[in-house]
Amino acid sequence: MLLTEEVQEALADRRPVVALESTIIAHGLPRPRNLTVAEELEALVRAGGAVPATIAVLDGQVRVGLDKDQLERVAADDSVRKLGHRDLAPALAARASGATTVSATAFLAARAGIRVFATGGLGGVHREWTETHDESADLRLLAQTGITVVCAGVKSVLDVPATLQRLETLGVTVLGYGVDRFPGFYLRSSGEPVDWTVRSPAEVAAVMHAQERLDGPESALIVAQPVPEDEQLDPQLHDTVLAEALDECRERGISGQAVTPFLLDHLMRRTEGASLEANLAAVRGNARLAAHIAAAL
Ligand code: PSU
Ligand code: MN
Repeated sequence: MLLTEEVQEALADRRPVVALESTIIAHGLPRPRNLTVAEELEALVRAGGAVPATIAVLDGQVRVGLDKDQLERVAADDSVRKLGHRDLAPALAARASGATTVSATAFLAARAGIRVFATGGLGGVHREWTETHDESADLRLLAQTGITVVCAGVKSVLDVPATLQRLETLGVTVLGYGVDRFPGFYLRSSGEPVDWTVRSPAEVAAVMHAQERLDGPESALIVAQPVPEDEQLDPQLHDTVLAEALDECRERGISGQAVTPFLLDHLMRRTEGASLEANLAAVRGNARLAAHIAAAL
């Protein structure tokens, strides 16, 4: 595992560090905007008083913190694969390059000693679960990794109530940030309730300290912050376009790792970019909040 000097020094001095995932850059956003966004997220983390550590695998090396050229490679190189946690070992052995999903990023960040991680929407239980058994590896990894993940809920293309049930079963703590409804990624609310609400970075830090006193912590803490009201996707447009996307995904027989990027891309095209703007607004807010949480620790 190779840490940039900046990340290494910050961790050694116990200064705030925020991990960022790279799958959203390589496979979740259109080019060339993805590179601008990757740079913007790092800048937002810095503005919030923390050191950003975007995580990826390049030529078989785990990188915690990327320089400008490396970030560009992740954003523009077609050979950059999508790596979940289980893909890390074969990617390292084959000296391959790949962007890390939430599961791989959370795992690597925790191993590096980073305690806060920001992303857009988590993976989870897919709507066709009874037929496809498609459940993101994000959930199991979060169940066994002690890291705080700031997100806008789980991607709304998923079965949100089923995902929340799985998180409960797996023992993953979920906090609503300023809300008592679980956020809906592109939407402010998924309509589902959350049991616990926090209202400041200090309150999140207090929960993290309590976790430490209890168990170590052995599982993740999810801080779910909704996209600002005026930047959410129109809920009606969301529902219509998503129904189409799910139909098309089924008709075309898309499966496995390709499902999530396909749905996100379909929504972006059919909403003429509105879903992208909502996605970006959510991720930006999460990068900022993650920095403030890391600083509050
Ligand atoms: N959040 C976003 N865009 C994304 C993702 C999250 O705003 O593209 C990525 C994350 O890397 C997450 C992955 O881990 O989608 C889930 O993919 P799957 O459903 O194949 O596990
Ligand atoms: Mn999947």
